[in-house]
Parts: sequence; C-alpha cells; structure tokens
Amino acid sequence: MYSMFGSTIAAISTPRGKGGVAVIRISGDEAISICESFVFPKSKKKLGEIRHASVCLADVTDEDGDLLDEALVSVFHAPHSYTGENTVEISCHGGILLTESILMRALACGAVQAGPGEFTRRAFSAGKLSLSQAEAVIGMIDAQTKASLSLSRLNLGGAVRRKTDAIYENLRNVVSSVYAVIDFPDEDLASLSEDEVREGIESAISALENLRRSYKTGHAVCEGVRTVIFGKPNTGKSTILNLLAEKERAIVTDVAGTTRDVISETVAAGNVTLRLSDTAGVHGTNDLVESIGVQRSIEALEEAELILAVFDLSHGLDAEDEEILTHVEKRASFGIPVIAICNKSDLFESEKVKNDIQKIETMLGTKPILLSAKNENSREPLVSLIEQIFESSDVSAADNAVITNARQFAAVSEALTHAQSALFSLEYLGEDTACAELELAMGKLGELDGRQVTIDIVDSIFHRFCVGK
Ligand SMILES: Nc1nc2c(ncn2[C@@H]2O[C@H](COP(=O)(O)OP(=O)(O)OP(=O)(O)O)[C@@H](O)[C@H]2O)c(=O)[nH]1
Ligand SMILES: [Mg+2]
Repeated sequence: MYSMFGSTIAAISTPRGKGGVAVIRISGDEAISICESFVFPKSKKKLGEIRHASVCLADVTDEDGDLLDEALVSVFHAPHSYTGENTVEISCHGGILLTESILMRALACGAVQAGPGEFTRRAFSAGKLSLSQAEAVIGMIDAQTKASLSLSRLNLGGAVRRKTDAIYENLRNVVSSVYAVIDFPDEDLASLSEDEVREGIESAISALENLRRSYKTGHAVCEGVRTVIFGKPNTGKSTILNLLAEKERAIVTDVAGTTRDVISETVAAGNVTLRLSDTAGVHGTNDLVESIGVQRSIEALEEAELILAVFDLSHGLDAEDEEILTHVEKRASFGIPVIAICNKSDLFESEKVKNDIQKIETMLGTKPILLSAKNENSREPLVSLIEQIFESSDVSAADNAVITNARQFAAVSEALTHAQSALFSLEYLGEDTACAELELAMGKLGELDGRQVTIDIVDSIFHRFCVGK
C-alpha cells in the first residue's frame, strides 16, 4: 500500500529531556529505505529484511559511518502499522544530543520533520482511526484522572464510533428505502414499511438524545467543570477549596476578607474534574482592592458551570447572604447547577435554622446540604453529590458511549435537530423533505467521526497533538 502523503516523516516521539530510552519514529513509503542508509542490524540483514513488527539490535551511524548508538529498532510494513505506512521506530539511549543527532540523520537521508499530530493524522487518513478515536488519543495523553483515562480508553476502542456507525446505518437504511419508493414508484423496492420508516427515525432520535446527554458526563470527566465557590466573607469558602483539593491551597483565617483574589485549582472530585475558583467574599466595601476582588468573584460566578454557594448559618442569614442568594438565583434560573452549602454545621442545630434552610431551598430550587468543611469526613458526601449531578459514578460501563468534547457535542446536537425535523417533515411536508433532513443528519454524524469532514476541522484537531504522536 502506498501512502497518500508524498513525504516520509520523522520525529522524536518521547518528551525532550534526559531519560533511559528515547524513541525516534519514521513513517512513510521511504521509511525503511531511508533508515537503511544509517541503521544496520547486527544480524547483517538489511532493515527491509527484518520481519514485520519485530525488533532487532542495530548500529545507528553518523554521516561518516561512525557509531552514534546501539539501538533497538522495530520495523512495521504497510499497512500494518499505526499510520498504515511503512514505519521504523528507533529506541535509543535517551540523551538530548543523541536523539537529536539520530533525528538529524533521518532528515539528512530524506525524511522531513513531522508536524504536531502528523502520525495520528496519517492513521486517520489511512482509516485506522476515526476522528473520535484520534481525539481519544489526545485524551489518553492529557488525562489527569483515572476516570478521564478510562473514558478516553473506551473511546479509543471505538465506543463512540460504534454508536454513531449504528445510527448512521439505521438512517442510511431509512433513506435508501424511502428514495427507492420515490424514484421507482412502480417497482416494489421499499425494504421498510411506513411504520418502520417512522420507527427508524424515532430510534435514531432517541440514540442521538442519549449521546447528546452523555456530554454532561464526558465534559465533566474529561474537560472539567468550571466551578465557583461563592458566598459572603468568612463563610468557609477557602476551607471548602482546601477540603476538595485535599491540601492547604488557600489561606484560611477567621479574619473576614482573607481571600482577595480568585484562587484556581484543578481537583478530581471522584470521577468529576473540577476547575475550582475560590473567590473573595462578596459584600459592600469601599476598599479599592477588595472591590476589585468582589468584581472578580461575580465574573467567576457568571462563567461557572457549577456553583457552590456557601452560607454560615451559625449567625443566621443576613442582608449580605440575601445578596448572594439573589446573584446565585439568577444563575440557577439559567439552568446552572447549584450546591447550596450551609457550612459550619458543627456550630448550629439544624432545627434552629430551619427557616433559613427553607428560604435557601425556595430561592435556589435545591435542598441545601449541611456541612462542616473543617472536618475532612465532609469531603465524601460533597463529592458524591457532585458525581450525582454529573451522572459520572460509573463512567467505564462497557456499553457506555460518552462524547467528550464540544466539537462532538455540536455535531450530535445538529444531527439530532435534523433527525427531529425529518420526523416532522415525514408527518407534514412529505418524504422528500424528510429524506433531505436525514441526509443532513447523516452528514453531521459523518463530521463527528470523520467520514465527511472539512480540512479545517481535521487541522484544528491534530494541531492539539504534540510532535511525534
Ligand atoms: N467551626 C467551623 N469553622 C469553620 C468551618 N469552616 C471554616 N471555618 C472557619 O471559618 C473561618 C473562615 O474560613 P475561610 O475558609 O477563610 O472563609 P472564607 O469564606 O474563605 O473567608 P474570606 O476569604 O474572608 O471570604 C476560619 O476561621 C475557618 O477555620 C467549619 O465547618 N466549622
Ligand atoms: Mg477565603
């Protein structure tokens, strides 16, 4: 098989720096012949005679034929490699100068430097990976939590691809059956009855709805939820940040106004990744620095996808809490999830503050939780509540198809809109219009997984990779 890319590319695939081993990867039609100029197996065989997917010990030489290193070299013959092309991987000692010297030899012998993600891009072009799988490769590299790693692994294994393939096939089946009837009315070509056509579209809609909904979890696990800790001064916001971060990230004192700026920290709350902002307590102030801090708190509130609204009921709700409630109520009315935390529960009896609790519940539409943030045992119930909100407690269930980024979400949402329009059209406008909508839905699904995708989208995805992947 010959590559559709003219050039043979090379790059160092391991991070730059000193290490036990580094890998230089060369891929393309000429990968083996280029390497034959400077990589000589100890067995005296030529590199091209090395069995597919096997490793040999080889001398790697400089332009004068002097030894640069002894390396383990793997050879993969097209199409059975990551990229689908001939590929050579040289595992040498991990010195910076040494690896660069070997890369330079590959370039001097005819390879060109690979761009970011170019190996994976070639794998995509060779049909080895769908776009959602390529994105899962980025997800595996970027994963900072076990949950995001396991979701990315599922998607690399094709969980989303299998789901979208099934929806696509279902729609194709519907469209071809309907067109057969429209184009050849006299022949009996319909493979589906009218009811089956409707059911086919309905089942695609429900599968797309599930996929669309899954982004709530996928986003929370893989991209992270922008979360603000919001409240008046001294309610224990920074204590809650420290509780979730499991370290003394922010200064905590009994002085109101301790936190004056936004403090950011990324935290794994069970399976959910929280991109937390602890903020300055919101209250009326004439102090210039404090009022800038308050402004920043409000900006963080407006950008948040999850709000932890904190109250200290040991002194009862006051006018400043009312102001907090008004700010948060507005965001809740836009559908932003809120966890109302009545902190310092070790200092009050819930019976005595039940009116305050009721008021918070009524304004924010959610039952407040009583918490003592000073106590590390409070972390567990808070985390499990967050997991519940993002339906993330069981992300690695085998039959899960979870979309994990905004691009996939947009494609699924648009496919869903077209499928819904198709159902409407079938009822009121006719089969032609319905089929046109279904084809648009198929186009969007094709975009999701790369069957029909613009070069801009492909470029923007692969530029997120590092060089050498
Ligand atoms: N008893 C008790 N004290 C708490 C609890 N949580 C926080 N505190 C105390 O309340 C005081 C204020 O805590 P912080 O976390 O600094 O409060 P904050 O909301 O960040 O305050 P500002 O940054 O000033 O807005 C500190 O003395 C904490 O130790 C709790 O659950 N119980
Ligand atoms: Mg604070």
